[in-house]
Amino acid sequence: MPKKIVVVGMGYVGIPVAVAFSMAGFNVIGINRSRKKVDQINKGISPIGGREPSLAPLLKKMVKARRLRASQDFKECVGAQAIIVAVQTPFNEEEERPDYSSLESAMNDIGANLSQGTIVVVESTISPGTIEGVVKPILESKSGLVAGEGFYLGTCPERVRPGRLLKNLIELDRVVGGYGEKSTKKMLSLYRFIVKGNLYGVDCLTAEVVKTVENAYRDAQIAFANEVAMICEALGVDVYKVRELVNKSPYRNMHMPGAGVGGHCLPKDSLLLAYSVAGKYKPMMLKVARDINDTMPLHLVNLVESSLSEIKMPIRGARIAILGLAYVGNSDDTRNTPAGPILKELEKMGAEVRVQDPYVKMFQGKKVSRRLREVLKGADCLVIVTDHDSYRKIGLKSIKNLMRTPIIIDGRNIFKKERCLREGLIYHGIGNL
Ligand code: SAJ
Repeated sequence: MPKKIVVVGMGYVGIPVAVAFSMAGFNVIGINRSRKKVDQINKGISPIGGREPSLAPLLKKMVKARRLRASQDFKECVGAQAIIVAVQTPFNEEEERPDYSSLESAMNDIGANLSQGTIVVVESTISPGTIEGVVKPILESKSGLVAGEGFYLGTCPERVRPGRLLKNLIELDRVVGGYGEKSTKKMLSLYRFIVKGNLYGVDCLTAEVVKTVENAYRDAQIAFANEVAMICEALGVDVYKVRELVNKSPYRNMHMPGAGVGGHCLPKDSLLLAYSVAGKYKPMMLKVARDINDTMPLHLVNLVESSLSEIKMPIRGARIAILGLAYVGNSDDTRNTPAGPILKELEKMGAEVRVQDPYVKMFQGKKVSRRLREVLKGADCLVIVTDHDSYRKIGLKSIKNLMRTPIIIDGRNIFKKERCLREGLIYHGIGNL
């Protein structure tokens, strides 16, 4: 009888994990609070949109083979070999602390159904010290078992990325942070079933720090690129040319400037890291990087406003076509997308905004058009917010013919400026005015 694994939280992390463990021969039950999502999965339908190679067909295959099913019932945790927790762990910026409501609720339900010898692994990104200070106490008090002895506990931070959810999970190296040696050993043997990359066994605090640091590091790298873009705008230099040549220098890896930093990782992980040392040390660079990245969406709006005023057109009543709502190219994920503040600001300024995205179906309660021509027709300004590959194929001539005023504001370096100017378009890109 294949051993049972329970995955709590069937989202961008939980679903690939559930598919991977069921493919490895385990009997997997995915627990989710949403009845709709449970029904979808049990019909063999993946709730994740965007381009996720092989995920949907594999989920369907595993459900059909009865190796994967979804449920709302935490009693499924009883007798599991392992319980993988992949619930959301957002950061409450107003209260300046993590919002662990989903994590705590899951731990209460798991604790009440925890069996002797089960391994509980948190894949969600958590502030360093959370396993010790939040997860362990709840599980121990609800189950009456002792962490590291009666049950095993740790964190194996996810390294998924929309567009490569299953690939990253299987191929990338992983840090496995156990609560005590026995937990680490148990987790290493568990993850060897699904991870082809290297596994690095450490204590859980180190694992929590590694995860938040790796994303804080990327956030700072992007902030550096955005700061250089602002300098290049002030100097009238093309930041992408600068970046290309800077990266010819050894050990340089300047990232891409852009319309902002979205997603469920980067915007919050440096805040989770800083939170872990509140009262002991006040990080400076993490905060500055966050502030720089958070100014980029509004900078894009400023470029829209200034490009319209160059042709004596007020932004009030101007028809703006926003291309891209997802936070990252070729995905339908809109969590913390820069498109949010951009839309809000443009509408506050009285612009008439229409949005298009090839993958996002609904956004802020509104249906999203897929039809590019419909959104571009009669527009005064086209704004690229997301680097979907499909945008690289748009014909410049058709843009010019469709739009009322041919202005392109490029937030993701999708178009070549020289080509746009040759076609008689007005072009301003972030870092490349
Ligand atoms: N972005 C830039 N410039 C860049 C890179 C990204 O502006 O040079 C923006 C993107 O447009 C997006 C945001 O930053 O709005 C985040 O992009 P991302 O490529 O970092 O995508 P994420 O957030 O899905 O990042 C995840 C992270 N993985 C995990 O947290 C498990 C990140 O650590 C990985 O480096 C990234 O995937 C990846 O490339 O795999």
